[in-house]
Amino acid sequence: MRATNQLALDIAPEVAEALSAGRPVVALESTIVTHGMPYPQNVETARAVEARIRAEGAVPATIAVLKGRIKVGLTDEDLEALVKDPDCVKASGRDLAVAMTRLQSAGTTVSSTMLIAARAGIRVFATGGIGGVHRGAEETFDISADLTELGATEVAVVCAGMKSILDIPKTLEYLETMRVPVVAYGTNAFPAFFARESGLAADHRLDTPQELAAAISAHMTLGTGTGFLVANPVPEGDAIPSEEIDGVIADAVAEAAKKGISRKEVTPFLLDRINRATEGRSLKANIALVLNNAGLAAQIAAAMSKADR
Ligand code: PSU
Repeated sequence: MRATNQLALDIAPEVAEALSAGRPVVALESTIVTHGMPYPQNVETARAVEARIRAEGAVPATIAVLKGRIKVGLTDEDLEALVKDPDCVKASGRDLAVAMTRLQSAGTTVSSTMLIAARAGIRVFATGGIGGVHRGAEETFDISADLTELGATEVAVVCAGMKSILDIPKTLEYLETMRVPVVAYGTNAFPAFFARESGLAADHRLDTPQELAAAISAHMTLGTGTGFLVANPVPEGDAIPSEEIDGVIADAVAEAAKKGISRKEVTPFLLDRINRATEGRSLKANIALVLNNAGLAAQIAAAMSKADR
């Protein structure tokens, strides 16, 4: 009988082999696929992101829950089954146990993906944007579990900052409180997802994947137990300036409040409204920045595995 304290992960053979040989592996989340982008761009992006990671010499490990089983590395059939499951839920770390018990399928958020990546021994994870402190959190207390996970789990997360659907200054304050290093790549500015700048500075700047890899390794050696956030600005040609996108975001936030959308429904609702209002331009930027983050994450993972040898 399996010991009750052992977590059963279905680790794809390619991922398991790479991990045991010390080759670079990059974890990927799946909420972006199940709740963050429309079909078929979600599936196309998931495949393109995996291809980008392979092109950089690393192995992609997309994480999701399929009929109650935690998967680390998805086959093409797994990916199709995930997006076609009408009962697929969005699972942050705290939702995993119930999804496993009820044999549900779930897209994993940054929080649950970090948790599972850490259990699988994966140190680097690429996503689009992280969740954060929502606007009006002083009333609603809506703070993404992504932030508490970053304060509790030793995985480096490469993102393009966060959307201004969130309160970015409060999110950065929260990350400071949670002892999470926030490092911008090649810039002093903390990026705001669609826009390359949020008007706020990141705490630190590093300019090469090798430096990022060294800093992440050093952070893990310190044993703080916390994550490490790499903020990689959207590529210049795909950025949407704040002046253009902020009005759209403000309208979406107002509509969510009017409709009484709350809790875990807020982020998917806002993403959908913004995609529609910009007629696909925001989606194009979203895809570009995820690919860009995947490439950087793979370079970091490769540098970390080289340094381990
Ligand atoms: N931000 C985006 N796109 C996304 C998400 C956030 O721009 O797809 C997803 C991520 O999976 C993130 C989750 O972890 O939403 C955060 O949800 P919440 O705010 O409910 O914690």
